[in-house]
Amino acid sequence: MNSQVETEFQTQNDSKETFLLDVIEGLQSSPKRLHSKYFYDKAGDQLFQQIMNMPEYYLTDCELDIFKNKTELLAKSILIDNKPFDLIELGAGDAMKSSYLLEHLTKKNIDFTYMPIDISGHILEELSGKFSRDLPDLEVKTLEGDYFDMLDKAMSISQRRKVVLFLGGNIGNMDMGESYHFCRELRRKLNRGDILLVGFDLKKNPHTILNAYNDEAGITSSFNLNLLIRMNRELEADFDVLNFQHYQTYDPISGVCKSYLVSLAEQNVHMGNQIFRFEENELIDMEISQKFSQEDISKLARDSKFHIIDEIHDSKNWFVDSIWQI
Ligand code: AVJ
Repeated sequence: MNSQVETEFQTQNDSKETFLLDVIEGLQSSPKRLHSKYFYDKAGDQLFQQIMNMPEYYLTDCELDIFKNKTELLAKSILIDNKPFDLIELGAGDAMKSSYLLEHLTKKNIDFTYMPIDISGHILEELSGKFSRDLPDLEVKTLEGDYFDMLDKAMSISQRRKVVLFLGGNIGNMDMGESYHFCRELRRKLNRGDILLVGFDLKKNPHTILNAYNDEAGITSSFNLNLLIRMNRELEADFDVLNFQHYQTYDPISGVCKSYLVSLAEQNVHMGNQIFRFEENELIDMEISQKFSQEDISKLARDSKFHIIDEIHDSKNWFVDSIWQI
């Protein structure tokens, strides 16, 4: 049997226009900033794969430990009745972790549709191919675009109960205020009984955290610089990547882990008919990877009006998949 794979997507022009407007707004701000969601073009996807394979980057291994070795527990906590449901994954990527759960549910003949949402069409294509080979009985509907637009689409194409996965510590790419608004917005779009499963990277020895984002080989540095290369190619910018340097910080009190690019010279960067001026040592704020305490997580759930129904940790207690219900 062939898997049923369908795709919904935003038009290329739409996403390119949004990219341009976001970049202009970010580079006109003080301090200058770029959004890390744009890291993931084809080269960025590959660099992130390399990051996940680095010895220092523990997040993926920890959550994989949960999905591989605690699959039954995960399945139990999301299967609250026998009714068919939609399993939506925000920022599915290669679905390496979730595929353990998908396989488990498929083998048990549970009636559900897997709806991966990702900004990268390239990655969704690979995902469809992988599932039609490896899990041909799985019903897949890929959704290409921003999380909330695609969640709206998912809500409009099916009335079934929703289970939303937000894995990998992706919530860390928002600051505390943004994650609160994000969870409130999810809460508003979902219905009573729906479930949200969020992966949080926990506060731990600060060296462990800093090392994960400040690797010797410089892959994280290339990951940041790649966004400049992407802007050169897609937005006709003329960044000289040799004139920018990656700088990483972690503050163990607030749990804020951040990457910056430092301008190594006074320089002008052109993009279309715009000129952006950089002072020597001026920063571009690139990415936040927020770390959480158990208290931070409980407060976030409470403030955004979800109930925590289960929490599943990896064997090191470095990461938690927290399962929330409305
Ligand atoms: C994909 C957002 C979970 O913040 O840990 C990895 C991205 N950035 N190394 C993270 C990332 C630098 C990653 N997330």
